[in-house]
Amino acid sequence: MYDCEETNAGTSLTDSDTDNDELTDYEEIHVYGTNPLSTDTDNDGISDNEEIQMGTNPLVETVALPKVLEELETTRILMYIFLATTIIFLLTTVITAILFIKRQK
Ligand SMILES: [Ca+2]
Ligand SMILES: [Ca+2]
Ligand SMILES: [Ca+2]
Repeated sequence: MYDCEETNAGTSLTDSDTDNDELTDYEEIHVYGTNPLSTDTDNDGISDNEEIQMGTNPLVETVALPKVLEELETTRILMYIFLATTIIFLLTTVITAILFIKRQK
């Protein structure tokens, strides 16, 4: 980038990636329109670079996708626990029934 352009944007003249988010100042200003001085332009906790990698808009707050995924993960784990408990309960019932029937004979 031209030095005057860097000065206007307030970015570092010596560092091509002023905010160290792995997007160059040039890319941030001319390609993505993100803030070259902030690793997270829209302040949603996901860095500009990550948003571009994931395909979300780095300029619009992403509805905490990781949080939603985390909740889904928790729900899944709870379902497994529930399933496991149900299976153990059924097995115990069957075994008890078999033992009971055997004793009756
Ligand atoms: Ca950058
Ligand atoms: Ca940035
Ligand atoms: Ca962001």
